[in-house]
Amino acid sequence: MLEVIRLNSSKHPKPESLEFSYGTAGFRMLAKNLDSVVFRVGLLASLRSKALNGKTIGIMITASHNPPEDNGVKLVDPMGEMLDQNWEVHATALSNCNNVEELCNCLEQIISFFKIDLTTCSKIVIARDSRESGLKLLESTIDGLKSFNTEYQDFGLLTTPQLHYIVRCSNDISFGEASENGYYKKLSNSFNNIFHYENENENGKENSTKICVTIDAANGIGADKIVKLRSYLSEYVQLELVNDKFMEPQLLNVACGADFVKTNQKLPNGINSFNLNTLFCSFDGDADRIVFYYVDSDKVFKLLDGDKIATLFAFFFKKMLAFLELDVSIGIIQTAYANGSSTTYIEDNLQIPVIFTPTGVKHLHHKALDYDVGIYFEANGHGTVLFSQNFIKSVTNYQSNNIEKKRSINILKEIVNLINQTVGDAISDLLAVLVILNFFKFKPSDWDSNYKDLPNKLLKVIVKDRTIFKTTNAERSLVEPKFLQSKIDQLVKSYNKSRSFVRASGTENAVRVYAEAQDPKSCDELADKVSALVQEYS
Ligand code: 16G
Ligand code: ZN
Repeated sequence: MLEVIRLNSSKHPKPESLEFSYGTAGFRMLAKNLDSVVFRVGLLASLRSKALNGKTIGIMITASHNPPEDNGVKLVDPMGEMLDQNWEVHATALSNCNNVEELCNCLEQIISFFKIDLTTCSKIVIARDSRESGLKLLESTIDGLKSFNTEYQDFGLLTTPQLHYIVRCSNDISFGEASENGYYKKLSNSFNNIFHYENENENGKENSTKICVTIDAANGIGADKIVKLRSYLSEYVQLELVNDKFMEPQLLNVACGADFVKTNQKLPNGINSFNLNTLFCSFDGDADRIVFYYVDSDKVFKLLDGDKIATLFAFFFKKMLAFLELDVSIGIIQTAYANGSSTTYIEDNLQIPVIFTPTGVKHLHHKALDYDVGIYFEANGHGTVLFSQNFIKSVTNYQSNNIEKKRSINILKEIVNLINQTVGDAISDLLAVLVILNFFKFKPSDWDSNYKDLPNKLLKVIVKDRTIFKTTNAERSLVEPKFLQSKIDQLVKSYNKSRSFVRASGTENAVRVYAEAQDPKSCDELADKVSALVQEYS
C-alpha cells in the first residue's frame, strides 16, 4: 500500500516554502497552493474512516466567504460534526511533510498511534462549493482516497451543511435519506407541516398569509440549492433570489454575501433599498452562514445578525416551553463578538443563561450539547439549535387535550427536523426564522425591537507574528503580549458601556480588534486607540 502512496504522492509535491495548518475551519488559502494538502487530506480521511471501523467520513472543499481565488478543505466526522480536535494535529503534521519519506513516516506513526487496521474498509462522501479550482482539487483528493482503496461517493456541488447532513445520514439512517433530495424532503416536510399548523384556524381552514423573502446567495452554490428547494415548499412562501450566478465563480462573495453585509453594515450589490420593512437575507459562499436585514421606514439599513437570530430563537423556545410547562433546560452560547446588548437582553429579559466560548463553530457546538435546547450563534450568522434526547422524549410523550397546546407541541416536534442539528445551515436557519416570524406574525421591525445594538467596530491589524497574541477567558482577555491587556482595560474604562478585545485571526494572517461603546464616536475612538496599541507589534 505504501508503494502506491509513494507513487501517487510524487504527483502532488508540497510547495517548498509554505507551512500549513488545520485551522478553525480546516485548511484555507490560495487555491493554487492546496494541491498537496487535499491529496493528504484524502489519505487522512481514509485513515479516520478505518480508525472508526469504516464509518463514513465527509470531505468538503470550500473556502466559505473568502475571495474567489482561495479554496480550502475540511473533514466531517460521522455524526455530521467537525473533525475530532485530536486529529487536527495529525492533519497539520501530514500537510507539512516535505517529501515522500517524511509523509510515509508520518502515516505510519498515525497508523500505529491509533492502532488502525488497514484492512478495514474506508468510506468517504465528498462535495465542493462552486469555486473554479474545486474540480482540480477534487481530483487530487480522490488520488489520496484511491491510495488507500477507499470507497467514495462524489456529490458534486453542495452547500457545506448539505454535506454534513449526508455524512450523518450515511451513518445514521434514522436521520434521513443520504442524498441531496433527501435533504430537501426532510426540510420541506417539516416546513410545510409547521406552516399548516400555524395557519390553520379554528374551523380547520388555512389563512393564506404569504411570507416573502429576498435571498442574496453571494453568487455561490446556495443559489442553485434554493432553486431546487423551492419546488418542495408550500405556496405560502416566496423565495426571491439575487446574486445567484454560481456558474460565474469569479463573482463569488464579491460585494455581496453574509460577510460583506455584516462587515460593511450595508446592502449588497443587487438589492435596492426601495422596499421598506421587507425581509432580505444573505448567505455566504458555502451557505453555512446567514444574516438578515431590512430597510426601516426612515430608509435606514438595519441588520439582523447572528445575535438577533439567536435571540429570536430563544424568545420562541422560551415562550413555547413556558406555555407547555415543559421542564427542560435552555442555554445560549455566544462568542466575544456578540453585541453586549444581546447578552444583556438574553440574561435580563429572557432570563436564559449565556455561555461564552472561543470563536469557531466547533467550540460553540460542543457547549450547546450541555442543554436540552442549546442555541448557539456567532454574530456573523453561523449557528443552529441542538436538542437533547431528553427534550425529544418530553415532546414526544406530551399529552394534552388543549387545542393550542397540541398545536404548539406539533410545531416543536417538526422544528427538531427543520433545524439542521449537525452544523449551522443558512437554508435551514432561513426556514426556521420564517416559521417563527409567521408564528408571531412579526414584521422585520417587530423582530428588531427586542434590543438595540450597541455601536460596534471590527478592525484588522497586520502584525509581524500573530501567534504572540495569546488569549484567555473565551478570547476576551490577552495574557500575552504582557501588559497589553491592562492598557486596553485602561482605555475601556474611559468610555461608557464599552468593551474591547484583541485576538489573532484563525483564518487570516492578522489580528482582529473589536470595540463597542454607548455611542458611535466613542466606539470609533476606542477601536482606533486599541488598534494603535496593537500596531506597535507590526
Ligand atoms: C471560520 C469559522 C467561523 C469563525 C471564523 C472566524 C467554522 C465553520 N467557521 O470561518 O465560525 O467565525 O472562522 O475567523 O468554524 P477569524 O478567526 O479569522 O476571525
Ligand atoms: Zn461558510
